Amino acid sequence: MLALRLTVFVLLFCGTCGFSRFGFNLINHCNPPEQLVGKFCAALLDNDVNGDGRVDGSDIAKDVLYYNYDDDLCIMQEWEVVTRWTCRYGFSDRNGRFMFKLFDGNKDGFWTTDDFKALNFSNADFLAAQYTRFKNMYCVDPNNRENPVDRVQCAEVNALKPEDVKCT
Ligand SMILES: [Ca+2]
Ligand SMILES: [Ca+2]
Ligand SMILES: [Ca+2]
Repeated sequence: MLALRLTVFVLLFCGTCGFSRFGFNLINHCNPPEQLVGKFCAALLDNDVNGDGRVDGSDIAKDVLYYNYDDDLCIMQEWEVVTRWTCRYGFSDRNGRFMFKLFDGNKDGFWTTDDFKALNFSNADFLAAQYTRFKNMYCVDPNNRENPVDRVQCAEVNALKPEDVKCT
C-alpha cells in the first residue's frame, strides 16, 4: 500500500512538472525481462497467483491489483494497463493499448474483474496463447511493427518456434 500511495503522490505531484517515464520506472522498480520468452514467463508467473497450474478468473482478479496506479482498485483504465504492461513486461505502449482493447471483453472502456471471470487456462495453454497472440494477432499487422520496441520484439517472436516457448 505504501508503494501505491507513493505512486499516487508522485503522479499528482509530478504530473505537471516534467514527470518522465524514466523517473516512474525508477520509483516503481521496473525491471522487465529482456527476452520475449522471459516476458511471457513473467506474465505466467504473475497470473497463476495461487500456483495451482491454471490461470483462471480468480487468479487474474488478484494480478490486476498491480495494474492500479490511481485510487480506484476496482477499475483499470487504459493508461494504467499501458503503464503496467510497459513497466513490468517491457512491451510497447501500443501493445499495451492492444491488450487493453482485447481484454476489455464487455467493451465498457475499462478493465474490471468482470472482464476476466470466465477465463480458465492451463499454464501451458496460457503460455502458448501469449506467443500465438503476439505473433499471429499483433505482429501480423504492419502498423504494429513501426515503433522500435515492436520492431525488435516482432522480429524476435517470428524467430521463435512454439517449442522454444517454455519456462524452466
Ligand atoms: Ca491458479
Ligand atoms: Ca485504477
Ligand atoms: Ca470492461
